[in-house]
Amino acid sequence: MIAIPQERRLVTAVPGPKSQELQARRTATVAAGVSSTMPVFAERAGGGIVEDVDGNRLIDFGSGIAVTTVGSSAEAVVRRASAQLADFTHTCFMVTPYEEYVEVCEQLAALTPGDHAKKSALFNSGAEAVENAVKIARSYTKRQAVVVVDHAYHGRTNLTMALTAKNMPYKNGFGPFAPEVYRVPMAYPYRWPTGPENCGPEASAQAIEQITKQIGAQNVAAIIVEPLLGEGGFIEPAKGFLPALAAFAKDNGIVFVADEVQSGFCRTGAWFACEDEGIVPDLITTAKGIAGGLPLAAVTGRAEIMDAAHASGLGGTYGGNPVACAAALGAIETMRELDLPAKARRIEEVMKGRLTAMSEKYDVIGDVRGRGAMIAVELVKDRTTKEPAADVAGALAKACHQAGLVVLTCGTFGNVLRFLPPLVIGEDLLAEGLDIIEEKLAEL
Ligand code: PLZ
Repeated sequence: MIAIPQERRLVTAVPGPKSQELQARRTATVAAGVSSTMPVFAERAGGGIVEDVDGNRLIDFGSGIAVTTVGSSAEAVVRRASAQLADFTHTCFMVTPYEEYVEVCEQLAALTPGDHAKKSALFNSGAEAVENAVKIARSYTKRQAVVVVDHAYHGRTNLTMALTAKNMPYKNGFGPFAPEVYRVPMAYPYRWPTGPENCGPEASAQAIEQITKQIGAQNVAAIIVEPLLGEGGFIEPAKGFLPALAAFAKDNGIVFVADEVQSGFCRTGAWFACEDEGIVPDLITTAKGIAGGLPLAAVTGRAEIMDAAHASGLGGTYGGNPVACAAALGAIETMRELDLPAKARRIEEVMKGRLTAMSEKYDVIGDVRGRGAMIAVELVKDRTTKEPAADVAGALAKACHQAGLVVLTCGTFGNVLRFLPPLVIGEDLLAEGLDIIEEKLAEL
């Protein structure tokens, strides 16, 4: 049962007067470096709706950046987190542990790919999970180099800034960055010079050649890759790329890390995106969708690798907070009960059908791609040159916002409009959101 009526409703302009008032207070007191996609302040949210302080109900195609997969007020999340909140808020797992943390690790062992013995460690954010995956891989391999791909996003902390590809807005002026990070080509089918059909084999050959010739495989602790790239533009690596890198890692004693912070937990129509090509990563990083909106992240992987770090080598005051763990157990229960991987596949079918039809009418859509409820359109000025149309993406997003639809952009070139609805969104809202996109596309 979702408390908020599941319907779009506009009672003021967006943003309305109350949002504008809050925006003025915010500008006076919140650091300018922290920005928001829309200047609209939320009052409550649930299912596929975000209600703002002026009473407008917006259709949610963003899920708080792929977080509220089960909705922003899922019954099991609220119930379990509230009960835990009343029991105790914190003891610190490193001081006096509690069952919920262990139970989340048991769930992660059961749900992540592979039937080998697995262990997990819990943290607060995606970036923290990725940093810890690097620490663990370095401890295990006694090597230092870390390999990442073009267009990658792994976070905003110092080490993860180095792992992230894009300068603006993530890195500009924030260096120096952590050393021993190396970037190799990414199999980006839409922009591969010799065409998408050659992309997988050529990109993996180039990546492996660079690792071998420029770093030396024997120096590499980890290869980290998002099985479906998020911030970089919802890029699905061309088939064969991930299996080739995973096999190369295995042959050379390199820890293969799948960063599933954005793509994990049912988002792409499977529990984890790497299942698509049957990849079994050595380590997998998760966050976002894992806990229905509470801050929780994890590194999960082969027990012998996870156990490599010395006692007390991993941790943090809040990592695996009990309320966040209880929320995660509620989120996972909801994903199982509602079969959310199947819901994601249905969202893909509806979205791709509609967006493909739009791409036949509007040349500005150069590519429709993604899996499950992680779908995007890449906008271009010209289909032959593929010159990125970031201005159109920005204008389209803004027009959608004003019409009461939350959408986000992404991509190295800023020209990708991405759709990440909560998996519990109703089909009527899904269709209405797509109608708005089509209407605004026609107006532009
Ligand atoms: N790895 C694959 O997508 C977070 C970033 C939004 P944190 N992506 C959204 C922004 O502009 O800060 C992300 C991700 C992947 C790691 C992260 C980092 O996760 O929880 O934001 O630290």
